Amino acid sequence: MVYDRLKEAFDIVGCIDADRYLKKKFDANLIGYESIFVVGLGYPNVYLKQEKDKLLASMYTYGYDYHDVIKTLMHESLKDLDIEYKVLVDNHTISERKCLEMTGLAFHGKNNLMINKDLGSYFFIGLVLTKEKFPEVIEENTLSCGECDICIKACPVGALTDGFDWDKCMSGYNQEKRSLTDYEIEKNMYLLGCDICQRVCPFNKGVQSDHVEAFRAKPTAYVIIQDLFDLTNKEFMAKYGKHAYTWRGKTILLRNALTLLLRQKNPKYNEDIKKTLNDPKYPEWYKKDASNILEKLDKFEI
Ligand code: B12
Ligand code: SF4
Ligand code: SF4
Repeated sequence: MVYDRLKEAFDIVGCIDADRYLKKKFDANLIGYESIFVVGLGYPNVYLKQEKDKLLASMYTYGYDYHDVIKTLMHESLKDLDIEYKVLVDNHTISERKCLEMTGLAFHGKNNLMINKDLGSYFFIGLVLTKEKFPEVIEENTLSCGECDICIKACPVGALTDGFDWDKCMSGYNQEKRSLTDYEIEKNMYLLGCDICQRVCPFNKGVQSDHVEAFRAKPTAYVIIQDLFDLTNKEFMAKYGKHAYTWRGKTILLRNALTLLLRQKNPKYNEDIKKTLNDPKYPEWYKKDASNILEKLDKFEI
């Protein structure tokens, strides 16, 4: 019953016994729950290009925030069923990838992402925990990366050479509120996140899933650089707040935007950057990066 309802709304649905997970790894979130339903929801395989005055985060942020979309769909699917359940997307300690791997409906790729036969890795994962026990829905996975190592070679910062190194990964460091090294600044290619190890993966070639309207690219997938300087946090959130790239706030996007201006060798915003350096509302980690980048940008002409 729960399975059927979820299957109407999601592309991938599996179910494992909570006990099976707990035997391998204790997790307090699972206490009192019997079954873990794992869902996957595809998002469009559409790649937009960075532009001079407006910038992009990773592809998964082109549409609206998956946390809200998935949780809403879960509640809508289950609302009139007489069951006790909890929905989880991202902000918890259960390994969503491990749960999905245990259903056999996707495998853990060398790019550290879950890969499904129909969706590649372009899908989000969510969990529904139920107090009642339901039959497991699992199948045997027959796919793997095999000898392929395309993503390992393509990662521009060597984050996949020895398993997955969170500290090196661009998607890790461009979401951190700390000053970046010169190397990290030079390598950053996104306003937030990174798509490279997914874009090169053969399992993602030709996959397409655009049935969820909320995930289709919105005009506000692009963040206008001038807005990062001129809008207050409140104004910025009113305009862009439905996108997942806003979850770490505006300053981190501004810092990452400066790294992209450096890539473009574009000194057009130097006066705006200078103003932020004297503005007490910006934190020290931002100012360190901003003055470092400004010094380099000053060498270029408009
Ligand atoms: C923190 C986080 C990140 C961090 C670091 C993640 C990491 N260490 O792997 C950063 C910011 C770098 C990141 C980046 C990205 N992420 Co992320 N991330 C998460 C998040 C919120 C938690 C992951 C985590 O804590 N990992 C730490 C360890 C403890 O857990 P684990 O790696 O999942 O588990 C491994 C081991 O620890 C062990 N283990 C852990 N628990 C258990 C339990 C049992 C029973 C067993 C046996 C073993 C075991 O087994 C696993 C290895 O096989 C998950 C959502 C979630 N709650 O799972 C999304 C998630 C993994 N991310 C996701 C995505 C999409 C991305 C990005 C592509 C986003 C982007 N475009 O920039 C990149 C990809 C980078 C990459 N190549 O991996 C998706 C993946 C979807 C998919 N198809 O696989 C997830 C599932 C979010 C979602 N809800 O859809 N992410
Ligand atoms: S997300 Fe980017 S930086 Fe991180 S492992 Fe993949 S290619 Fe490397
Ligand atoms: S690019 Fe190759 S090695 Fe990397 S995840 Fe895809 S199939 Fe696996």
